[in-house]
Amino acid sequence: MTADLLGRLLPAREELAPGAVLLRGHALPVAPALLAAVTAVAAAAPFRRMVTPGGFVMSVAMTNCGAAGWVTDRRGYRYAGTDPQSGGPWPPMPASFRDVASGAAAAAGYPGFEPDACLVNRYEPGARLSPHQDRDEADLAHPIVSVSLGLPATFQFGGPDRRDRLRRVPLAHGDIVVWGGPSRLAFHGVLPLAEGEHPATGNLRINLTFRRAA
Ligand code: MD3
Ligand code: FE
Repeated sequence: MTADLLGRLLPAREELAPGAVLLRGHALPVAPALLAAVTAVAAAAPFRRMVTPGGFVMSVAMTNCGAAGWVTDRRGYRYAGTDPQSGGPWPPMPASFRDVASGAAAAAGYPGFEPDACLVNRYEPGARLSPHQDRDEADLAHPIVSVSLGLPATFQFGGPDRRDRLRRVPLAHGDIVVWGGPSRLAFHGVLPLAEGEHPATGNLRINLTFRRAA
């Protein structure tokens, strides 16, 4: 058990919905190493705001590491083995990324998760992600692991139908959520990031989203 700011006891492992497990603070011990690795990844593959197929520039800036990276442009959403901006491969997935993702997946009941893609999302105040499903991966039997770093955000998640009611879940620095099984195709989004300062990231929120793309 851990305690929140008011000293209330919180379970370290909370089932948000069938198949979706919140591990509060699970990444805290490795957060400095993860953030140093984000800086190295972004030096090789800079954060950029991609364009949706509908022609909108996303408010969230993104980059990737691993064998495959998630990209969007006017042609659609897909995984690509190369960075369209450099023409070369994405930076390799740092060992610290791989380890935290497979460890969290195992703790959530998904042993043997070996991500081949990590989408790194960077939110500035006001940046948001409107509700969507993640369905560009080849095999939806694999879970998705997400690690929140820096400023807190309000995460929204619903059900497999866009009209399903959206629940709000606050996510803080060091929190990990593992989404699999019946939750894998749930609609989800992130409300506009509030202004703030975090000792580890300044005015930013960073989210690492680990997937098995191929
Ligand atoms: C629930 N990113 O990159 S990660 C995304 O905080 C994305 O940056 C958000 O949604 C972020 O696609 C949320 C949490 C997440 C990821 C995949 C899911 C939640 C999910 C798949 C199914 C259900
Ligand atoms: Fe998503």
